[in-house]
Amino acid sequence: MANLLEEIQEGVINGQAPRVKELTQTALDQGMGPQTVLNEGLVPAMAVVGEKFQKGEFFISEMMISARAMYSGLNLVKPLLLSQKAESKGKAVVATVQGDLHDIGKNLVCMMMEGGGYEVVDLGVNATPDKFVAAVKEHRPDFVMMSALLTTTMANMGKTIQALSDNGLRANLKIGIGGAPVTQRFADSIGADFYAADAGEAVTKANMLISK
Ligand code: B1M
Repeated sequence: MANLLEEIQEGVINGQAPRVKELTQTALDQGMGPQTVLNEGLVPAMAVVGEKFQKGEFFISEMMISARAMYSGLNLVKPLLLSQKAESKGKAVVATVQGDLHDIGKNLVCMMMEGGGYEVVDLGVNATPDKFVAAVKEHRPDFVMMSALLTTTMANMGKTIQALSDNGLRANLKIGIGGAPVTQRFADSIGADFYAADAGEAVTKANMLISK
């Protein structure tokens, strides 16, 4: 079983979408849990891809091909995570912030929140503060969750919180942030209600806050 997870990782790193799809299906057929496939196979592979990019061993094209391979496995895991869904506990507006096109982590947050029993409004990537404001006015969510993968786009999380405050929408909202460069300290500095290191923690923290 451990070998299968290593092979999934290798498949993602090497950008082999059909192989990752096949290996993911085999792992699930053999009874491996969808969370294990996700957290020990698909997700860690992307960290290796990032290291390779940083060292100049991978270019953007390779990062994109790896992302596509990751999605070929993720698409098989997704319905299984969602089937554990319970009745709606609350609503979350989720997006990757302005200037940022990374969507894998954001999609995992959407998936885990849905699987955890929340209604999710996914605004996609490159979401401007105005887009968040409009979505909060329209959907009246309990949570706003923002993702940023670039140090240059993290500042747009603070700008979004400011825009929500300026529009009188901050008081009834719980705002959570995450993404590779984001930290608890940064969350505190911009006045977010919580930081989550991964999508599972986003659900745990949402559960803690919704019951308060
Ligand atoms: Co880009 N990229 N990328 N990239 N990319 C990174 C982020 C980078 C760290 C790579 C590196 O240099 N090592 C680097 C950023 C450096 C920095 O700012 N410090 C980088 C760069 C530089 C860039 C470009 C600028 C490259 C260029 O054009 N020169 C460019 C920017 C484009 C843009 O956004 N404007 C770019 C482009 C791309 C691709 C399009 C090729 C592709 C994205 C494809 C896609 O998303 N569909 C891509 C990829 C794949 C990566 C890496 C390799 C992988 C990201 C990923 O999907 N990780 C990444 C390296 C890395 O992160 N180590 C890298 C897996 C994912 C599951 O993790 O998103 O962190 P993550 O989500 C986690 C947690 O962070 C958390 O939950 C998830 C796990 O459960 N989480 C949340 C995320 N959001 C949350 C929100 C929450 C809570 C938790 O709310 C409450």
